[in-house]
Amino acid sequence: MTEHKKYFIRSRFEASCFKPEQLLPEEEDIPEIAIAGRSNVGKSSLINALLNSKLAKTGQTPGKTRSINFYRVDIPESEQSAKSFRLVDLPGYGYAERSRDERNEWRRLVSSYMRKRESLRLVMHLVDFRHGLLKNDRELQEWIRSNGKNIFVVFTKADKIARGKWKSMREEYVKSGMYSFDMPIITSSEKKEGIDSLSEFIVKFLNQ
Ligand SMILES: Nc1nc2c(ncn2[C@@H]2O[C@H](COP(=O)(O)OP(=O)(O)O)[C@@H](O)[C@H]2O)c(=O)[nH]1
Ligand SMILES: [Mg+2]
Repeated sequence: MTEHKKYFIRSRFEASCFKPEQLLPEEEDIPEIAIAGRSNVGKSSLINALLNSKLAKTGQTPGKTRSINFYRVDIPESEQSAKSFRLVDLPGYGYAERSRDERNEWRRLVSSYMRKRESLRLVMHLVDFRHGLLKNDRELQEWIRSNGKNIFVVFTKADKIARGKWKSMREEYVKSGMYSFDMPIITSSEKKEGIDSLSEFIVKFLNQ
């Protein structure tokens, strides 16, 4: 249990699910925000930066995290009460050495989560700021859209790009076409850049 944060009061790890049968059931009044992206794009690091924690394991062998991980987060609502949501860390995709079996496994697990998940309000799609959307990112976006879910693009690892280029690069990426619920946020988990903006976005999104 991690405490005392500006946007999120408390957070805890709930479960890692490797098979559809293990998925946590939805809970009434607990919205879910999923985090999707290629292996190694920085999903776990972003979760830790947002929650100011070390709850998520980072830097694992790419393609090794095959589970869907649930984190429960409390946000302040009023002086009397807090409300909660779930951050849902989806397994990464796009790792070159994956076999067809593994890809099918990924699809089976992620689609059994995404289909009919009414609590799932938003999929934050993490994209490496150095590369923009690659072919499998575009496929993922189409697939999420076909499941009727909102996408919000979050760029990661911006510390690898000179700050002076951030705005123009983002503009170029947006122009090249992508689905994003709002103007993509540029982040660096390493340098804690854009983390407050993203936290603010999440709180606002959940309160709307
Ligand atoms: N330079 C830099 N490296 C990062 C950043 N976020 C993650 N990484 C590194 O990228 C690798 C993969 O990160 P991880 O969070 O495990 O990615 P995941 O596979 O998407 O969960 C690790 O070595 C991290 O240290 C960042 O903002 N900047
Ligand atoms: Mg990870």
